[in-house]
Amino acid sequence: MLRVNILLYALICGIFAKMNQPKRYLITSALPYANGPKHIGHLAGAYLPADIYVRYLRAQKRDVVFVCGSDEHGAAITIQAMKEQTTPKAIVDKYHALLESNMNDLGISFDIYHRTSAQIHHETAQEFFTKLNNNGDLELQESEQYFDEAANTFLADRYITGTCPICSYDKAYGDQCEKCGTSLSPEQLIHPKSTLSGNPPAKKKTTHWYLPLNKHEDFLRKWILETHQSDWKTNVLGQCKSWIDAGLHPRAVTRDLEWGVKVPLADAEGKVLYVWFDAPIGYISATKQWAINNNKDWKPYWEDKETKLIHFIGKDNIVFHCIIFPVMLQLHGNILPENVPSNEFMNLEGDKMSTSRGWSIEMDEYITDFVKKENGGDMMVDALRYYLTAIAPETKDSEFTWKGFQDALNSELVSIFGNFVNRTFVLMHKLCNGKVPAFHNDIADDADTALLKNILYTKETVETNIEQYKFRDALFEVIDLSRKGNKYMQDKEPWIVAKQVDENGKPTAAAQKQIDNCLHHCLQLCANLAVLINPFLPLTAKKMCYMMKVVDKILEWENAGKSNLLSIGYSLRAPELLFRKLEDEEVKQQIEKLQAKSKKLMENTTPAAEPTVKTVVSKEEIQFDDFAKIDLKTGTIVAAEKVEKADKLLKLLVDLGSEQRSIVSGIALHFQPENIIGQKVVVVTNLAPRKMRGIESNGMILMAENNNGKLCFVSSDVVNGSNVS
Ligand code: B3M
Ligand code: ZN
Repeated sequence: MLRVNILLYALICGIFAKMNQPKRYLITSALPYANGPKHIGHLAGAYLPADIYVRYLRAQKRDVVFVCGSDEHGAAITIQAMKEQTTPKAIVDKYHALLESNMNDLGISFDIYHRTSAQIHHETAQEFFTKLNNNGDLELQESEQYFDEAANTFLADRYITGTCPICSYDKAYGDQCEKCGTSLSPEQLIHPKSTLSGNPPAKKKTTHWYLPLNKHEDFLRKWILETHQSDWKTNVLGQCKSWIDAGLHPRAVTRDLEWGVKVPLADAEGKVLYVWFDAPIGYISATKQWAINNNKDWKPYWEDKETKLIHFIGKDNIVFHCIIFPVMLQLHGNILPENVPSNEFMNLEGDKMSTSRGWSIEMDEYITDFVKKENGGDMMVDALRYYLTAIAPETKDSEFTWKGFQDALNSELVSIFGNFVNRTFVLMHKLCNGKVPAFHNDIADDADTALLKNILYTKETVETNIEQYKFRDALFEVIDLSRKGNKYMQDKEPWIVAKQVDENGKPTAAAQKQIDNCLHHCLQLCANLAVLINPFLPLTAKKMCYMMKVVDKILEWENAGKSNLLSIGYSLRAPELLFRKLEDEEVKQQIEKLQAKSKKLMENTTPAAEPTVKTVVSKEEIQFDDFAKIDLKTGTIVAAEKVEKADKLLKLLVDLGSEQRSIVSGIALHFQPENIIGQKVVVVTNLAPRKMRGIESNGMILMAENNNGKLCFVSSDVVNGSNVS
């Protein structure tokens, strides 16, 4: 009776769920720049979660297209070309191929991995621009930009270097100093020079097309902060809110560059679309190319309101996907994303992951070391997918450690999931002739009923979690179900029951019935586990199908929760190892390799193209005595004003209790001067005075940056002049 009720309940839920289902799904993952290899933090941020979601939808037989591709424009590409002394085209060809094959090797199942250098993309982006421009949705504005006269070209911020006004590092970039982490504008650099000619840049007037975001504030506020208040993640809503609250400004959507999508107008010689204008349109052109390849119509995916569009991204891309691109889509007449599940960052062994500093595990490296190296590399693909999902930075930054990976693999995948499946198969071969035993209803007990109930419960919680983008929780439920399987088997002890033998040494009929029931259920549970684990660990699910001698069709989601997936009497293969342990030696080797790689890179390189905020490791070690020389005190900001012609600098007057100090600080992009009066900060009080923009600065203020990039003040209950220790 209970069983009938459960099934009925599942059926009703299923009908309701279907009624609310969107007609089709378009799932996107952020287009990685084809300027170098990408690390496993990227994988965990935008690709793996999307892949899990898509595999789940496919298992539900829903209409879904999963698009991605290489982002092949922008300074990221041209700077890499300069570094490798080759052409942008050679760079994108090389890294596009690498990224495509890496993603494929790690089981990311895009329906298309496209590229923005493709002709169809250029045409699509140009058409998009033209439509907005013809509709009067763009504005022309003249401004002064840095120009290299010798090279006869305007300079992107990254192409200007100079001395950092904050830490005096002499190779700071026009947008950021990689030594002290301060974000800068080219105007702030002392002795700026062009990286192309080495000459100081001149200023030159130029005209660009702007997207007037300020005109769309009301739309964004309503759409994001009202409509999606309850279904978007808080980290995403938080960032959107602070952008909108700070006031939106027109944003240039063109650049004076050679490399990129040409502005499709007669009078726009030498101008291309800004990379962040063309890149998200890459999702559309990829869909078009997919439709051509598969003889389908792309339009409903971007124009029909019954399509659910979801962008999977990392947190550094939120503003582009939640503010700028939606405005573009709205103006162009496309559907808007239903959700933008963005992840925070994944750190590595106590530090920020960074390819340029060598503190990273590149996807390609992992593939070489674990996947392509040995027989059974498949299991290491799923092992990585497992750990990255288990520690996914869904709500806050998380951390990959090799020890953590080892623990997760050895004590969860191997000891719980793998162990359950293996024991079931071994015992079934030993005690049931390698065939699925019958289930004898007359001796069914509460433990049997509870197990079936747990399978159904797991199916539902996995569904709920996946649909809310909570992939870690969903995965834990599946592992927990295998844990329950182990417990069920442990309680039933079929190997002990088998000792009740008759005169021939065979288990008695009564004993055999008990053994049959236990292994029947354990096998049905294995089949269910294959269905449930499939979105997360597809290669494992496939291997389980092979062991059960069933076709992949069994992995369809509607099969989850069924207690008759394997037919009675059906003979199954011998068990195969699903996972292997990670040895201490491997952990040690990987940590040493990471340290060596990072050391080598930090020795040999000038700071590289990838911006990094965490710069501590790039400074030389100091002794305690050096540190003890620094006098740190707390103080209150009593006055603040902008410094003329320096976007990022504020002149502050700070009350230290015994005196008031004038300090110039690079925090103007973070705060309006009037909003920080009365706030407390930590001050380095014995730093030698120095001039910035002609103003003497008598000290330096220190602030911590939170996860959203916001700077934090000291708590207000600290008295001015307190020592900081
Ligand atoms: N290529 C930035 C990044 O890799 C950019 C994403 C584009 S998504 C349209 O973080
Ligand atoms: Zn600096």
